[in-house]
Amino acid sequence: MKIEKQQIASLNKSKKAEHTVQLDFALNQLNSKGIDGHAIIQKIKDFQVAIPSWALGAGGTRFGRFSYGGEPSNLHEKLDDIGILHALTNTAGSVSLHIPWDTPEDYDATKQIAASHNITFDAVNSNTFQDQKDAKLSYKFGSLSNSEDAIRNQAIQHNIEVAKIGEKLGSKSLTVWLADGATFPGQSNFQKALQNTENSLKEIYKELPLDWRMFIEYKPYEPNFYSTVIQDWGTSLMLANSCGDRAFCLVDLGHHLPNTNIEQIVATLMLKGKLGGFHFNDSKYGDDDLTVGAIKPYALFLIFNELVYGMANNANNPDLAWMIDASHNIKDPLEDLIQSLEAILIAYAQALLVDQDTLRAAQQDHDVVKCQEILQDAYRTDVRPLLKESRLQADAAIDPLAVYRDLNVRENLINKRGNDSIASGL
Ligand SMILES: [Mn+2]
Repeated sequence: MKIEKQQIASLNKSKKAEHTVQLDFALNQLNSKGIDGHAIIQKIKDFQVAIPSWALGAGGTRFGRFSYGGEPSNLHEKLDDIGILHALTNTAGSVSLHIPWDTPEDYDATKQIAASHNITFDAVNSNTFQDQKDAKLSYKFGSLSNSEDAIRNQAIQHNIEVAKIGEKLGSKSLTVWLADGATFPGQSNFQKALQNTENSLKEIYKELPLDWRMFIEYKPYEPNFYSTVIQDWGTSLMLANSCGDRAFCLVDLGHHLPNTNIEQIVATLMLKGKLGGFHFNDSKYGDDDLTVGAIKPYALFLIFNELVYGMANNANNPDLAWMIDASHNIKDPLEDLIQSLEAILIAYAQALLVDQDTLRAAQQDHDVVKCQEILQDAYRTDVRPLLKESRLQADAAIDPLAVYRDLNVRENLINKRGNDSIASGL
């Protein structure tokens, strides 16, 4: 299914009058504060987030999985679904592939379909957290950290292979997330596991094309419950530093212990020029993989405040790879992703409103009350009319969720693909 621009334009018509009133109000409000709303609209329009190829079907938990119907059962259908998202939102302009779940069979056809939706290929993701059908050796007790040379080597070769696949599609980065760790005390030697991981990552790094980046993701626990080899940003930074200039840390919002100050981690990594990628999601307790902004929108805003500051002040930090990394257990994945994209852009736009000069001055004066006022004034501004205008200017939907429902997208997908199609992935 492909959504045509005319379909969106005709549904936009009924929203236009109301939108114009709201936009005028928002622009006037910003204008009175000396903020150019049109510049913010342009920045929102340019902001693109990669959709992971594993997030387009029903996720599930270890207790069960509930299907949606109409799920994409192959890579091309997944690209079609991202095309729907991109047509509606103008924000989902790339895909992050998971290998081997979404290894292309016909590269030209895959590239053609992606191009027809204006979708590019973002970071490719390796998988050494589960055994594949034809695997010779098992990752049950670790992959890049494993105490056995042959198992480590199999995992290294897999990562190199993933980069080669990504190269054929135009990707420029590899994301490595390891499930490696221990579930019981004494199970593994911490020092040897970390040393093995460092050596393995260096082997992979050495084989990456020179214009590629490697992102090292961290996570404190799960699937192992006693220790994880790359447990935190410090370990990730240490490993990235030992690999080289093109290795960076990747921050996944759900990969922190409760109440961790993620915005400070972002600031620290950007200061050192070592923040490479970002995975959006939200959580209440752990790596819950919930819709972005569903639980802690203010924390998301504070994180974006540091990202915006870092992008303006840390020229040594590369452009960031933005990706959603969530799982959809009880919502239609496409509706959930529309909500996530909206939440990301709202937080970004609000962070752009922060009066940086006045904030610096208030910090300098130790005027703590004023500092809070400045941040919360930005956070409490309704930026949704700016998002709507950015979409309207890009021929996307003023209200993506309403258009998605008005066009009966899910019903159409079910009619075409059936009620029992299953998407590979989480
Ligand atoms: Mn992630």
